[in-house]
Amino acid sequence: MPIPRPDLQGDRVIAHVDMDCFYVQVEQRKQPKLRGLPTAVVQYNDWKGGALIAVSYEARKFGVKRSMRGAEAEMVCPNIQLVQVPVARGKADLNAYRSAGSEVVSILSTKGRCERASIDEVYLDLTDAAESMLLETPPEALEDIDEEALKSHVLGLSGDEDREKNVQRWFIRSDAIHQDKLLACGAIIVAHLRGEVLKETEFTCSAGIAHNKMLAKLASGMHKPAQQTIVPSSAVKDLLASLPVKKMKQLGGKLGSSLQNDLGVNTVGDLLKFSEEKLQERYGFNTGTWLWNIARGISGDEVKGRVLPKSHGCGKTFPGPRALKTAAAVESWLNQLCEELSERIQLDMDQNKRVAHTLTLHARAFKSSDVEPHKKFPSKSCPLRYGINKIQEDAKKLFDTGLREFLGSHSNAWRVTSLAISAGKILDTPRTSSISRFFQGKSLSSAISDASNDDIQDDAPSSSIGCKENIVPESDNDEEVFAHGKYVKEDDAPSKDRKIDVLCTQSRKQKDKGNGSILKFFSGTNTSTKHASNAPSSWSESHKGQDQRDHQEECLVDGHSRLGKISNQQRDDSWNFNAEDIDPSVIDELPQEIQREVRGWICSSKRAKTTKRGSSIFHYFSTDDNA
Ligand code: TTP
Repeated sequence: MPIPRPDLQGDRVIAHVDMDCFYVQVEQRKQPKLRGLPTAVVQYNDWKGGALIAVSYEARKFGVKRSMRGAEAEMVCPNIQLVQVPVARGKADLNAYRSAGSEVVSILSTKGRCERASIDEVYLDLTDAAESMLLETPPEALEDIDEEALKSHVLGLSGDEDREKNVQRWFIRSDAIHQDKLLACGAIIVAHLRGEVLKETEFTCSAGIAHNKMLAKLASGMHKPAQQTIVPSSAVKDLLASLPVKKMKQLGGKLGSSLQNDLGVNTVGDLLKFSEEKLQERYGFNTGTWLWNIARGISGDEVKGRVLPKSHGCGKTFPGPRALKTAAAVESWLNQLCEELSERIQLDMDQNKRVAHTLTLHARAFKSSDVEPHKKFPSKSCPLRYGINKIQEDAKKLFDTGLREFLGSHSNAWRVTSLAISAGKILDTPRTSSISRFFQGKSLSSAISDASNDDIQDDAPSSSIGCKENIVPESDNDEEVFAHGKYVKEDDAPSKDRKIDVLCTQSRKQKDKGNGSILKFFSGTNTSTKHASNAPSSWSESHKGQDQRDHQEECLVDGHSRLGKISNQQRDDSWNFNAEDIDPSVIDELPQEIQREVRGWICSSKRAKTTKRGSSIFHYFSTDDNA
């Protein structure tokens, strides 16, 4: 359910940048002879020429649509150039599109906080850049306004004739309200960034510039390709008055249908007729307030400042006669998906120092008899172990568990029509120092646990599987039909998993507060080390997974309880060291936030001439019992 976030920062400048027919552009860059020709990218598939997933603007003029198959497209546009998505392991390989998206992000992220929302979409918070520009070089003082900026569409600006002149006047009005002046600066910055993207990558993109994400997103698609649209506050009412509810993010599904059918609300503006209380009464407190806000163009969602995907996923659909019927067929496909997933999380770890913690399997299946026809294949999760074989093994267990539950007491024949596997709960690892890396390494290898049945958890409902809107929402996902990677989302109500995450993070955040924060720090990244040194067998095959889950549960039950335990351990093990033994460069290797504290300890220790049994940080944290 949506969460209302009133916009407390009214003067923000937010841009939503969306690449134009992205996969087509990537293919055209590879084969420049395709430029300017009606072109479409088709999903690997030999049935009726495959499914179109991206269509160039030249082809759209002939009526070619994404919903068509290659053969249909050829009927309406005989000259269409159909390019196959690259294939690896029998399925679409989206790596070329992912890295093309990253090229764009690296350019766009130079002017402000940047949130990668999907494989080809980015939000930018340009407030600071726009404010600086307004102070230093306000548009009214500019001799020339960027030509691309002058081509902007300013909503609410009347008259098609002399549009550019009107736009120019709008840009340089000295009597404009502050908010509009900021938007004008934002639009000049975005026009410049789009120019840079074109120069550096050869890709065109379109953008919306507004005071919040919701309006910027609505605007970016209004004039495509290679154009930008500005939404001044004065234009919001008219924009929403005619906007069909279903066009609004989060209103495409049941909520939108209920608004239409139950309240007769067809456009977002129609919502203005209802009081906040009435909407709350009908849809609950949060959703009611959220609806009331969006009717007025209010949304306080922040640009998250994240350019990396929140999860990685890959999947494959098996429609009609291709449905998988045997465990061996499922295993073979799962193995291929897991291979790809393993490569991607490994690359993420190598490049970005991030570790994925949860493996989730989603599937869509049906039974040959129509007993419980609506029963869905349950999604299942377990702690993620790095390594292809381990991921394959765990994915298989997740599938078997899901299948048992799906079949229940009926031992029907079954068919699987889609499989997807994802790696989630991706957390940064401290990258400041080799000591951190050392402990992180320990943590990683220790964290490898078996997905015993105890570890397998139900995941979010699997209804999204194969659904174009959100197969494993907001992640870097790759699926046979909907291969559209979504990168970030925190707008939805927190999931059970996210709660664990949040609390763990909170407890880690407290590492720099109070006594013993170094212990907390290492316990945050290296809980297992403690387990290992206290009870070397505790990570044995049968209990590894349980151990990790316990760790999570501690976090979940009480964000402080784990810290409490550590304090006890601290009392037991007391950190004894000989200050003279400690090489000062070792301290430099510690994360910044604990360096000062450790230095403080060392100084006070020297002052007290403490020479206790034990040795250095290394020895204390060593997993070796004899150290
Ligand atoms: P979109 O941004 O939805 O569309 P687009 O970039 O092709 O075209 P537009 O100019 O209208 O924005 O999707 C980005 C890419 O994601 C698209 O080029 C191909 C891929 N994609 C799929 O693979 N399957 C899908 O169902 C959709 C919607 C997109």
